[in-house]
Amino acid sequence: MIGPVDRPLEASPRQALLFAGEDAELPLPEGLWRGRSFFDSTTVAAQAAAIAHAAPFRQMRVPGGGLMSVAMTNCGVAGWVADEHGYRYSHTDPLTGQRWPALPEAWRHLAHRAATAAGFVGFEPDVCLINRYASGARMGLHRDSDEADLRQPIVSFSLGASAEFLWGGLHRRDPVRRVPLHEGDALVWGGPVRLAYHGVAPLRPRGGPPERLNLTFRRALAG
Ligand code: MD3
Ligand code: FE
Repeated sequence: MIGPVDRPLEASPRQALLFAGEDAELPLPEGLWRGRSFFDSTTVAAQAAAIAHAAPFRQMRVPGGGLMSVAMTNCGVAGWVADEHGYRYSHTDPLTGQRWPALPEAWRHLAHRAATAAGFVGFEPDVCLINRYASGARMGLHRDSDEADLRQPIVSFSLGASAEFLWGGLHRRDPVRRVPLHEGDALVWGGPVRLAYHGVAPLRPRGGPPERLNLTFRRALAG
């Protein structure tokens, strides 16, 4: 007989991995470094709550007129803010008129350690943007380009509910890949992929924590 032989379908090794479910693990896109269980999430969450006590989470308005679905606050010498006029780093919190809370020394160390592990020497973050995702909150594809020195990497820490990170590559039309991010994950990117497009798919908490926090450590001001 000519044609397909009658034998059971066999999964390729890659498919077998995918079908294994939770533990499915695709390689990270080139240029991203990830550390799992990189920090103590209970301690970092408590520190974030203390910061949010002084500088509350708020949904910022964007130039188009709408509100971001993600609620944000900052700590450090400046904070990333959006309003009807645009996006920038501000030395003070527009909500309180006060300086942002200090960047905890322990956070600075953790971010420096993550950058070092990823191969970036001498990362000295001066700001940390804290993003809070409730169910349904998302971040559309964008690039982080408001920082003064784009040679510096960015370090991010994930806490709470897992999320699908969207990796769009260097050009807006590049295909988008999904990378799961879990509590305790540290992600570092810089150099050739510093200006890559990225975002976060709408948060769908699945029985675990109802919200997600993401901390991004940056060098915002010229050093
Ligand atoms: C890879 N935050 O605050 S962090 C942002 O999860 C932001 O809240 C997302 O994008 C969040 O601007 C993603 C992980 C991340 C961020 C930026 C990247 C990974 C990146 C830029 C280039 C490559
Ligand atoms: Fe970003």
